Amino acid sequence: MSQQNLEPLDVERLREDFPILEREFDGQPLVYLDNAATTQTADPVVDAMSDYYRRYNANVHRGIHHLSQEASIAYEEAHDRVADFIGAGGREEVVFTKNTTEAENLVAHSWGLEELGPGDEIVLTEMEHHASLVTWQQIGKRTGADVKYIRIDENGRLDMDHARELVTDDTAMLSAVHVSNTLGTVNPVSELVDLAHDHDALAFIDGAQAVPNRPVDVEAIDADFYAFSGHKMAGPTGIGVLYGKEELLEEMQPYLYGGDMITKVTFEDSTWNELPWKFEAGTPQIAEAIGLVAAIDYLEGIGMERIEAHERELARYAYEQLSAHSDVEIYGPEPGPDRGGLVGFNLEGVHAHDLASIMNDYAVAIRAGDHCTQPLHDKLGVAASARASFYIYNTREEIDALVDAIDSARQLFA
Ligand code: C6P
Repeated sequence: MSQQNLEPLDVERLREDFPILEREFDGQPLVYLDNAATTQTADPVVDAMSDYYRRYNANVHRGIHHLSQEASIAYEEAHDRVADFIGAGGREEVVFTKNTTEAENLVAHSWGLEELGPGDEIVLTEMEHHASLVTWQQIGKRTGADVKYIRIDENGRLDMDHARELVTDDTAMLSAVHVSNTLGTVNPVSELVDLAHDHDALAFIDGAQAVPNRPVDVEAIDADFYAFSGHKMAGPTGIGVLYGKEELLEEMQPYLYGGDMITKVTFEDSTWNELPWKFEAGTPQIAEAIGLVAAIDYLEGIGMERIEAHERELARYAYEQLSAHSDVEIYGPEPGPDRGGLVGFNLEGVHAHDLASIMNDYAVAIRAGDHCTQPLHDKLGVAASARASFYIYNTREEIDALVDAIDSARQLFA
């Protein structure tokens, strides 16, 4: 279905599922535009987690009593639900982690330390989040592998000619962000994955800003690894997902050792449990996994295509409103299919932190700083930027409130 034919979201109705949005500060309604940092948690998610704690709280895979059986089933089936949501082959390919960052680290340590060495190359993009950039940079240092960066052009898009130059038969891993948390750029991930595969390299896609707001099919993308976080999709903190192709996860060594990830242990040696438990040592995030399932049910109930269209429309509106002012510099591509639901910008003569602080006086919550993309900010020639990021419950009126608050900042600093 084309995006034009999609039924718009009933935002007023959805907002009822997020009571936090009713909060006021100094008599002004909260305008929450910091969704790329974390989204608010939907009531059905809170209810599902509370139901677990109230009715069947127990450790998983450890007890034969009723509660442990119920908790174990819910926890295991959460993997099936996630697999279904992202188009993975099955629960074997879905590892629960703490967040996207831990998923990156899992692969970098488990696969990278084992497989990389001098002469190998890791290709990243200039718009990587530190979760990917710092991780692969440090693994490069430890293994002797070189790290190279695909350039961005003046519009904040990847220079794909440069990508084709950089990815060679020496490339062992290409790690790229699906949607940039700073520029809003939606990268051509299938093309990047194909490029990596043409050179027998693996591809890791960081989907932290993609899975919450658009349909994602990891098998269609053909990513070898794909990661995202529950807290950016109306779900709980403390849970993230690493998708990995089964044959790769099978070959990899565990990242964490301990209980539940073993089959047999002697004083001399140990053998590993089957996937995905091999990568889930210790008591896992049981309530969070249950909450993540509730978040997925909630988002799919709305429809991922509709969510994508809603965010794109808000981003377009915000872009238009902000770009009407010549003293506002906006980063990233113009509105269109390759811009996600966030707008990063700076107001001339006002530090982004001051701007966010003035916004806060009007109860408008935005993020200011380097957004964990310091090298990208260096490239943009700024120390920091302000960022408004949208989700299912945001409205055009809230963007108007943002623009009004920017006006006030402008007057204050004039
Ligand atoms: N970006 C932001 O305000 P964690 O913290 O592990 O759940 O997610 C890390 C991460 C990885 N990749 C991308 C593209 C991200 O945007 C993030 C988180 C937040 O932009 C916090 S810095």
